[in-house]
Amino acid sequence: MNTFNTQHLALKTTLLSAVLACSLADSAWAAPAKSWNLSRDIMMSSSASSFGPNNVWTLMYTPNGNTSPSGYIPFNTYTNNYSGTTLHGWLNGSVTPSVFLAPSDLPVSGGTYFAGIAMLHPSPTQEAVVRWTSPISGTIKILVRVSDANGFCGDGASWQIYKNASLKAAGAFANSWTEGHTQALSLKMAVGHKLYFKVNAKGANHQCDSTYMDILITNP
Ligand SMILES: [Ca+2]
Repeated sequence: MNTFNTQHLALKTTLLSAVLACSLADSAWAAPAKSWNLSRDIMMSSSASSFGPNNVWTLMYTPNGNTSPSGYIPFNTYTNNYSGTTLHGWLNGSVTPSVFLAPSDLPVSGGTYFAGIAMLHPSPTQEAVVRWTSPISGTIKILVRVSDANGFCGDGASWQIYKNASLKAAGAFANSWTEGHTQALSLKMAVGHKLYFKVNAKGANHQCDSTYMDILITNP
């Protein structure tokens, strides 16, 4: 190889190294924020009760009288004909407790189940639960809109948000088509830490307790 070609090759190698180093630095610098969105992930999921990237989301319920998260049970049944409609439902043999989803707007008595937002429905004695298992270590920000999805009947519902066994936020609403609450939280998590978003019948009347739980979690 003559001197010119040797120098040319050396220059190309140097330039290629510089470009690679630069692009690696750029990609690290421009790493996208991590975010998890229950509505997006449940619309993209199939029939499993655990879904989303790293299966971060699990749809569950509390056994009778069991308030310990270690005793919560993932739903084992899926139907795309929940309650004889176009709703997709996750349940455990009974109609409630359940988590369900309208893939498209569905008229119901007195109103509409709006498409794309997970709804939680307790039984009189069992809560519906959405669990998020942290795949990361660090501080997360949580924004949750919890609201009554069915104002046709009943006495409203109550809700709670736990980090592991620790209560972080709670509230309740009367029966309504418009009652709701937006909750923001900032929590430090380790890999494997869990969040629980729960809906309770409040007073054991679970009629029309369908409750939207619209959750966005981000890091940072
Ligand atoms: Ca109720």
